[in-house]
Amino acid sequence: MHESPMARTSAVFQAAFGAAPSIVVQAPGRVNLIGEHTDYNDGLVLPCAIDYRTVIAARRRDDGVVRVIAADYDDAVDEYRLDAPIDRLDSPMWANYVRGVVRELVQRGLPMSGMDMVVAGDVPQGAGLSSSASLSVAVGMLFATLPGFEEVRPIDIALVAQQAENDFVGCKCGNMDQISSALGAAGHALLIDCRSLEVRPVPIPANAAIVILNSHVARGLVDSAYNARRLQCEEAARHFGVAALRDVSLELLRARGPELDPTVLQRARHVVTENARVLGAATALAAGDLERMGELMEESHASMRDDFEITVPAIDELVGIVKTVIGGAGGVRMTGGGFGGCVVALVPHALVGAIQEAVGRSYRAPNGEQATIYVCNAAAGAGTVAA
Ligand code: GAF
Repeated sequence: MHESPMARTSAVFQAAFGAAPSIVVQAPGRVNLIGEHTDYNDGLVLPCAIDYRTVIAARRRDDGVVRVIAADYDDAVDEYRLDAPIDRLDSPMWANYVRGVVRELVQRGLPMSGMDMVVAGDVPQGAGLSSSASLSVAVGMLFATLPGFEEVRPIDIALVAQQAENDFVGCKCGNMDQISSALGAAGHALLIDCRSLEVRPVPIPANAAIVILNSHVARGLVDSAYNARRLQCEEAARHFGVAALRDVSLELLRARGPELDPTVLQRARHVVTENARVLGAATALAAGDLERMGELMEESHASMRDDFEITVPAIDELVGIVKTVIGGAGGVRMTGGGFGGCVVALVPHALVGAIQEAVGRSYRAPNGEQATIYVCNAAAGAGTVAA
């Protein structure tokens, strides 16, 4: 488990199939700098792809069989035919992420081919860094190398991956994670308009380090709580008579928000104010203004804690420890769907050591674990790599 996913997939492929793979693709995980739970409200987000990824080593086969080996799960195998119904399994979930994308591509009438694949990755799982989206996007990217897929763009792969996750896997996620993985740009965050699908790369300032801190708080009840938030946002949008909360201005929120159930108003307030913060953050980031970025990240965290109610005490504590170290010199907030997972900090490089020291000294998860800290680079999106 210590070698890179590239080395692992190639070695397992060689051992299983007696040949080197002819295609290798990768798709990164992502960290969201700001813009949480705005994607499924047709809103704005500012994530970046990270240099942790899912890799698939593969070769075509002519008999219509898809055979998948999961190198991270004791080389477990899943096998099925393209010309027979592809059903969802009770487990393992990794197999469903692959099956969902394959089935979606078949249903869209694309010229599919059988495939031998070995999958491995180093995106921390269950941490809110989109390991599942990176797997789905990698599968799409792999089949997109086939003849007949020339018209399929990375954004299409992202939307196929999202659809598979919504309809096949059963998680009603938005499109941020898949778009980040498919369209990431090295050294840049992406300002994504989740309605128009316009994507604008925003450079990460040269003096800024992206630090991800895994709280090791298990993300309990994630799906039900996520779906409940989604329903509350839809209820609020109906109240305002708009297609999505994206269409609600701060003025409209102030004028007609008080008619809402107080909890639903809180949810709507988070989304409306978060969209405004994303725009401000994109401007601050482009100007290299880490102090302003820090203010917006602090407001975002408070909004997730108090209005959207998706943080947990250990995450708030971790954010507080980092904040004590960085003061106003950068930003820190919870990142991802919530209820545990990771915290992201965008800080001057010079502060990384002090953050590591303070977190190591002061933070313990409820189960006694220390936080794991990843200092990341903003990475390029999914694509083929030399086999
Ligand atoms: C999860 C979802 F998959 C995303 O679509 C997004 O809604 C995020 O939570 C919250 O911003 O990662």
